[in-house]
Amino acid sequence: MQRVFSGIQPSGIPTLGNYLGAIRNWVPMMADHDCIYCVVDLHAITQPFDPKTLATQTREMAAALIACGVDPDRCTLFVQSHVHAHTRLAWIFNCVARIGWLNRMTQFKDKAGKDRENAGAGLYVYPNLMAADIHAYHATRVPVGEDQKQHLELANDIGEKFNHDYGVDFFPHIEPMIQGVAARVMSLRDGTKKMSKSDPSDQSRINLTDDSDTVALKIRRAKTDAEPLPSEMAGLDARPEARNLVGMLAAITGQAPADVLREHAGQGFGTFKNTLADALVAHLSPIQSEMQRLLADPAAVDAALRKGADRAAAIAEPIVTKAEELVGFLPRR
Ligand code: AQP
Repeated sequence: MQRVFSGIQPSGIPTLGNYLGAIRNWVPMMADHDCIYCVVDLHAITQPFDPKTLATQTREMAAALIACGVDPDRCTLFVQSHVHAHTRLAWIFNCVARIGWLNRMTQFKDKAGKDRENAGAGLYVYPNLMAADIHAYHATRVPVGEDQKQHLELANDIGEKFNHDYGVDFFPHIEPMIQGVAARVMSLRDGTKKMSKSDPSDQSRINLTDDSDTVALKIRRAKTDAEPLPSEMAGLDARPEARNLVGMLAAITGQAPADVLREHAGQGFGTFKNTLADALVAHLSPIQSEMQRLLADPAAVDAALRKGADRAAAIAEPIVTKAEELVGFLPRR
């Protein structure tokens, strides 16, 4: 059975984008893969964050994953900072990865913005930590969006250089499991920007904790244009907001966007937005209630995470200890 690793940052309440683009795909994978799912709090502190809310957000993210169907009894679900193997291997990888490789990472350029000199060093070496997350488990499959493909190539470069430098065949090759571009959900305020849990505008996103009225209101207020829906996909080419709403209905109902258009061609956004809001509410409200039920007993969520961390550490400890031995560290006896 192939081992899958995937992570999500507790950098806010998970959004519809996180759900459609990542979390939803994690559930069926549990049937035929050994799945390791991680709330990556170490990654979350590479960007501005609030220490007062990080722990709560981490628990909320875990509850959201469980509410979406990620079953802690059928996978290994845990918090990254609870398993020290990640940072130990990340340090070794900081010394394996070349600065030239990191300089090519487009996500750093995007996230650091113009003031690159002032960006945290953690943001710069983020891909090395991500490589460690995966290699610490000898995972061979990683579900990623198109935007993360570059980081996976780097993880393979690091694994190969480690193997070469130490004359071993230790870290396996990682295969990306690329999720369709259709699953990319854009901001409700700007169809050219991806929906993000850390976007300053709450109106830009649907949070998995939004109640039915809030979901409906956000959809009604979503930016659109004045044209009715076209009958062909080509008619959406210069209309990113319209394309986003069509893509959202397609993703939530499991249809192809072209079929959504055929069904709703000629409709204005007043009617279409009502259909979309109803579909989203029907899909998300059971998740929202389950999340509330789980968060009413935070100790139970924490206990599930502790069990997950024990299981994760049992896999990662021997692998990372072996890597340290290959590097030549004196073992602690
Ligand atoms: N808008 C999106 N559409 C589809 N998939 C998305 N993902 C994120 N946004 C969308 C996918 O969610 C997974 C977890 O992402 P992450 O938390 O590790 O970081 P991210 O991609 O940076 O997500 P956010 O929501 O935009 O977080 P912030 O605001 O903290 O940067 C990934 O698989 C990602 O592809």
